[in-house]
Amino acid sequence: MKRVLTYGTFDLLHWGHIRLLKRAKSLGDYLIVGASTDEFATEDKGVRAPYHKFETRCDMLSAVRYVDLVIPEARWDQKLKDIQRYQADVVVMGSDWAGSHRFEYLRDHVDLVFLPRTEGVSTSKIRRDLLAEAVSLPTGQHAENAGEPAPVTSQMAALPRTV
Ligand code: C2G
Repeated sequence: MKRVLTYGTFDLLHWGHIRLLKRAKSLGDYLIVGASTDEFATEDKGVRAPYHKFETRCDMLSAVRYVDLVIPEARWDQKLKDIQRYQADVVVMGSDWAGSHRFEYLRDHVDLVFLPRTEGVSTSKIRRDLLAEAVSLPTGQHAENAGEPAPVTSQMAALPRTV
């Protein structure tokens, strides 16, 4: 049984995440995903608060058929303990982490694999696109009242509550 370990925030789960998880699983028999807690994401990784809370992101990851186990990622330095505790043989990340001191030190303990990132999609791009879409709706007034929510037009009211 070859065990694979990967980490991420996996917020607004998208095609890039799914492709990463599918390829990670193909490198072994059992895939463990360390999902960043909300605190770790905002305080340690310095990214904006995830749209979906930790529990929701874990539920969504658990529903992905390539994923066998979801664990919390709460600290940068938990990876060696995770490798020992879950007997990981391989650690896989997207190529944006290649060469990072956050991972390179793991080479002495596991096979460390960086997979090409999926171009054209990211959580922050989704957020930007949706915002651009929302503000481009034909109201026009709200731009002047920066900070005030745009008046709810019939189109916006038709938008699903959860995107
Ligand atoms: N990813 C990808 N293609 C994209 C977007 C993301 O292959 N278009 C990969 C990333 O490289 C990462 C994984 O999907 O391996 C999860 O991405 P994020 O949720 O953005 O997580 P990240 O901020 O990279 O967190 O300790 C490590 C961190 O938790 C990694």
